[in-house]
Amino acid sequence: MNYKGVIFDLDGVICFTDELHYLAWKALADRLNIYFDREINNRMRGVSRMDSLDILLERADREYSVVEKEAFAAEKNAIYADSLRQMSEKDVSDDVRNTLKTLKERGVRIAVGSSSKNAPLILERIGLDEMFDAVSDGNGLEKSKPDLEVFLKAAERLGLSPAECLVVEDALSGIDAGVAGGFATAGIGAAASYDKADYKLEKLSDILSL
Ligand code: B16
Ligand code: MG
Repeated sequence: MNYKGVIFDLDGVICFTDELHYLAWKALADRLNIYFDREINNRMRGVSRMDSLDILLERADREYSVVEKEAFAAEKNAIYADSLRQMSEKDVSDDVRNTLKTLKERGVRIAVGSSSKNAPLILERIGLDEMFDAVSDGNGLEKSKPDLEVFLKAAERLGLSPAECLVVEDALSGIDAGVAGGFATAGIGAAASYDKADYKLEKLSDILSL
């Protein structure tokens, strides 16, 4: 590992809450009678809650006020947060667990860089709340991915410069954020074929040889 630190995205990299996001947005879209599918949901990867709602409302046949939109976002989050209660340590794969453990043994500092305001709850549910040296999440962020803020804060909290860190992401917006911040980037899942990523991963443990 040629990097002193690794910053991991949460949803889609460490665990797979993306299906739960999909189901919660789908429930809201159905109630509002707006067409929604997994392809549209894919565009919401790494994107903040309110920006995700704007993507969902692109297909609405009327405009909604800020107050209405805030109520919709709260409605979706209530469904999503409720579904997070079914998550447990079993939702972390052996590959993810072994990768984090190996990095720690090698003295590499590790952080979470997530757009999600639910990140602390998710980390607690999956039993990784004590694992990371730093967490930078959607709480208190001014700008969401593809802005570099979330990863800059993570690097700062690790006490490292962007050039010393690798960002691992499943979202195109997350790779863009990493590139904008001057980080090396590795794409996995939906971002594995993204040409802006420096490395393409089949599985998380592939980073151990970078
Ligand atoms: P919340 P990540 C992101 O997490 C999700 O990929 C994205 O779908 C979601 O809209 C965003 O968090 C905000 O989540 O509503 O829980 O604050 O991939 O950056 O870990
Ligand atoms: Mg993600």
